[in-house]
Amino acid sequence: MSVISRRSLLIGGAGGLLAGCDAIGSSETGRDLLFRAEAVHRSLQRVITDRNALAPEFAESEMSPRFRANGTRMPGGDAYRALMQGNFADWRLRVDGLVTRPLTLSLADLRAMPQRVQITRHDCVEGWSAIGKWHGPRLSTVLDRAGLRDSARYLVFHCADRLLGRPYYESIDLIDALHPQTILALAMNNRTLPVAHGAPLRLRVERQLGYKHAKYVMRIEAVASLDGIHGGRGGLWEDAADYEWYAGI
Ligand SMILES: Nc1nc2c(c(=O)[nH]1)N[C@H]1C(S)=C(S)[C@@H](COP(=O)(O)O)O[C@H]1N2
Ligand SMILES: [Mo]
Repeated sequence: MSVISRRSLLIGGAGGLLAGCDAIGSSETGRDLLFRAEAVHRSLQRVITDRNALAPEFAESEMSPRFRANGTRMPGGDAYRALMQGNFADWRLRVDGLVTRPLTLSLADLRAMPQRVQITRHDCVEGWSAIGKWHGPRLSTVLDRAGLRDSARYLVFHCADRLLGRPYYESIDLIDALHPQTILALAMNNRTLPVAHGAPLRLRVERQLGYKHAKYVMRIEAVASLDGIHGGRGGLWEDAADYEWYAGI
């Protein structure tokens, strides 16, 4: 996908443009800022403001009694089976690419980080939604530890499973990566993450549609461009079925 079309998607996906504009315009300093800034800068500012908004969070009483599993429910292959049979004691998350300190993290390392708990709604493009509770460290905590290089623009999540004959992968930009509700979930609904939902670790990127929430994450790679990574469009569904890379809601 070209930079232009990705940018127009980004702008198209920013729902509250006018609301953001009104909020800035209502204060004196805000008005000065608006008139001084260039048009390009202004529209970018609005998009960023909107993209940092929080996804709705829900009460325990609103949690769905059933949360279906979609796509891969059990990765194939000997390597994943061996890890699963060992209760993921030998599983390690690699964090590499454009970072100053590449990391190899165990589940214990991830559990020792400050944890966030959030009850959110998952929306799958196949036409179902479910409200569930997710627990895990913020992705930003892990990225702070790894130290993103200035050239890093995207994070690629490499998964253990294959779907449609291809390795599952997804990617997000740094706005989503650093968003406070973007977490690496180790648990769901007060239990260790089940295999069907991505054990031992899956991404929750709450402002995005379901397919961006990579399950079975094995490696997080910081990159400057998505070109040359698998089909080059930033994710398995983007490569295989023309899904939009930017799936913000
Ligand atoms: N690795 C991997 N991640 C994945 C998928 C998958 O098949 N493999 N399916 C995606 C889709 S389309 C959705 S809707 C959600 C489903 O998450 P769930 O199984 O926890 O409901 O995971 C997403 N992440
Ligand atoms: Mo989905």
